[in-house]
Amino acid sequence: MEKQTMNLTRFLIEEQRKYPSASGIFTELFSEIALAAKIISREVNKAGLVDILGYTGSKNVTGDEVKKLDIFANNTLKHILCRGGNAIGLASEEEEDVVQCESGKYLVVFDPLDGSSNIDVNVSIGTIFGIYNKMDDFVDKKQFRRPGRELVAAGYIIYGSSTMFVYSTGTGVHGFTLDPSVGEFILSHKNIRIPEKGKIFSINMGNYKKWDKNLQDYIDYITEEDKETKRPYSLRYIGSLVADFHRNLLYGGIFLYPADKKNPSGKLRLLYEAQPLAYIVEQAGGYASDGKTPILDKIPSEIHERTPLFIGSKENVKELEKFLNR
Ligand code: AHM
Ligand code: MG
Repeated sequence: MEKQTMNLTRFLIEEQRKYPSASGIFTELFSEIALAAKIISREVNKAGLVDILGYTGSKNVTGDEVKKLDIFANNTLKHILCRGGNAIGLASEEEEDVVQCESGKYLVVFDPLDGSSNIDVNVSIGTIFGIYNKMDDFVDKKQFRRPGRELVAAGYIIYGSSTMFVYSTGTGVHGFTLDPSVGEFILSHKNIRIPEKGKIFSINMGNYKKWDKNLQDYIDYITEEDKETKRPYSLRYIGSLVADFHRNLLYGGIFLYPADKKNPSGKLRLLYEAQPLAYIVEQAGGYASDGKTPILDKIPSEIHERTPLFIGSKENVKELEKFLNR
């Protein structure tokens, strides 16, 4: 019974007692994100009924235009966070500019629904978020020009075979699974540690011809047979960052989204995709790099900046860095 009743809020309150630096407002902010996650999860689970119920782009029963799921997720987070009184400002993948809210101590960055190409085919998608202390009540882009090391918390929600909320406030990484029957996130993965080294690599192999020679050499190396170093590694790629990251966090391995001839800075976004996940992976004992620099040391010059991303088990990412910096 004890196990079934340790929900996210209770866990946060107990953590707060252990670490008094985590304020009560912080717990409130997390409850707001969890509420948004439950609402998004409900809508994601209905996505398959779009044609039957006449969703996207059509009108719902009250005559409102029904938005695409990624816009819906963005609006849900924006409204809940901005009305909560804890977030003074937001930066989102779905907002061109920063969002100014009325009051609060924190800045929240997020990708409301990542993996959009997987929404319509019943494949896992996710929400990613990061939290900073505000620097000023006036929220402009400059406030987001700071290294990921300044994050005070980060997390993600994966909408998969079940919905999971994974987060860190700097004291380890913890995972909660949504029990839909009671509508609560219940502690299911306490103190997640990523294996030092894993056997999984995740990358879009279709781009192989567009990569640098050093990266091609690395991929050739890890797909060669060698019993002693447990090669070849296994390829697993979903095409949803949160889902690929989550699997590798639990099993060990490396996720790669490199720069290539077409995208010189890669595809993924530094502020609200790479840095929150880098924060989580470091808290779990792993590592994230752009090939040269730790992701958490990078400073976004603009909110939608892209970065190459190599993230996962420490030994795997270090091994890759050696190839890239030859
Ligand atoms: P999105 O923001 O359009 O959803 O794109 C981000 C997604 C990530 O979830 C995933 O890691 C990547 O795009 C996959 O890209 P690709 O299809 O080029 O392999
Ligand atoms: Mg995205």
